Amino acid sequence: MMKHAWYNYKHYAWGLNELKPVSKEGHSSSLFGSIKGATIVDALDTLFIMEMKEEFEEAKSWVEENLDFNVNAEVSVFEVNIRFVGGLLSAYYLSGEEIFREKAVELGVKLLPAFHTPSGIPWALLNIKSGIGRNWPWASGGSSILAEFGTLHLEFIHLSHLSGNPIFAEKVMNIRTVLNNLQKPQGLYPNYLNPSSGQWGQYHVSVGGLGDSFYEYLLKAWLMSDKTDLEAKKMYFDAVQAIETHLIRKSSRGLTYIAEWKGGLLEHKMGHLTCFAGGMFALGADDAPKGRTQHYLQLGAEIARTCHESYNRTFVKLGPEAFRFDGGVEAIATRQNEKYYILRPEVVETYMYMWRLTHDPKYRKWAWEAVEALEKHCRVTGGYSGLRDVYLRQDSYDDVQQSFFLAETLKYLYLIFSDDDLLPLEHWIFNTEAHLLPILSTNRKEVGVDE
Ligand code: DMJ
Repeated sequence: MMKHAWYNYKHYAWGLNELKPVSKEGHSSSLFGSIKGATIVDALDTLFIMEMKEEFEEAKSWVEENLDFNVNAEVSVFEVNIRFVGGLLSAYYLSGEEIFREKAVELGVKLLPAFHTPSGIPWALLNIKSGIGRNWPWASGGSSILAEFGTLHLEFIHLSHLSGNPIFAEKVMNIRTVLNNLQKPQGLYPNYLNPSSGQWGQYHVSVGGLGDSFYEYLLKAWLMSDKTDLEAKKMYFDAVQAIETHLIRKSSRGLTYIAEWKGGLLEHKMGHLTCFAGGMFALGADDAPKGRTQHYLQLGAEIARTCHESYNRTFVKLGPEAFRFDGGVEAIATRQNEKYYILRPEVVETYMYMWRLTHDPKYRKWAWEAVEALEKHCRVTGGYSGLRDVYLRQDSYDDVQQSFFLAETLKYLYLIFSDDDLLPLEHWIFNTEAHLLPILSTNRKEVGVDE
């Protein structure tokens, strides 16, 4: 599958960001401005892990010769961080090739002006030439987004570690300080925070889009620090407790789901993106407050089951972008604009963690169902395409091979069918784009719960 995705990208879209597998041409997304090569950088570590050595070398040569950050481009700080900085760091740690470290640090420096706001909460969008930032025009009251500014921590800690320059770590630690000084409604983190006033915007709370990887990065900051970052641990478990109280519900037929919270009212909808949380709960279970380890493993298993149901209840056996638990339906998309599947990884990501942590064979079975569905419904002669409607019997290709399909979906699937000693969870953290960062055992004194 990786070969099919890679060779078609190489053939039809080499050097561009993504591939249109039906039209057989390049696809450009505004997320990266005029930075090029998203699929190459996102795929580097997957190629390495899968021992596709020649392909890794050609990707490396492209990075050496063509990856250029001296462009007049407005980019999404979050997307560039998780895919490009994360992809380069991971390639560096796996291969030891200096070029990847250099490029990661060069890009990290370009992203620093995003933090020039009164509160230090970064802008969502940044022109990496002029250093001028702004927020998404649609975001509540000019706010920055929790899942965006909260998903820089792991990469920026590594940038400081690899460059010897503390500035990257200082920027992300200040985000924590701002968050810890704010009152949280019912202990929950709203998705919107205004970088000028340093105050929350609209009270919308979600473990899916707009919130998701903020929670993921709290847990992983704790794990990546070799369990020294007690502040991250406390923030994670406090947040999870509030989420359990206010967002997690069980349907009448026994499916556990994570709803969205809007100013105290629940919307009984769960996004595909939210499905990553099964793996997160299980990954954090070992360090849960006393007596709660089994509870969190169980919660992970229940979320995995619900997300599997969302796949199983479609025609193509791949899940919709969002599914509902109201009006008599359970785990089914009811709105036309929520029926698409864009090759996202979150469900197989949760299967990967559940497999590694429990070895229950059902996770391999479910992962194989996803492989078969991808082969049957998403594979086209020019690569892999997302689908516009997972309930339709006829093809509904969206004609995009997302770069995260190579970075995440195929990597997690590969790991589910590999031995546990390939990238053991005791040594490696996956960033939110499935790029690998080693656990750092040297920053023991950097963060304490009282500091
Ligand atoms: C990826 O870029 C990352 O997994 C991110 O956290 C969420 N969106 C996509 C995949 O769905």
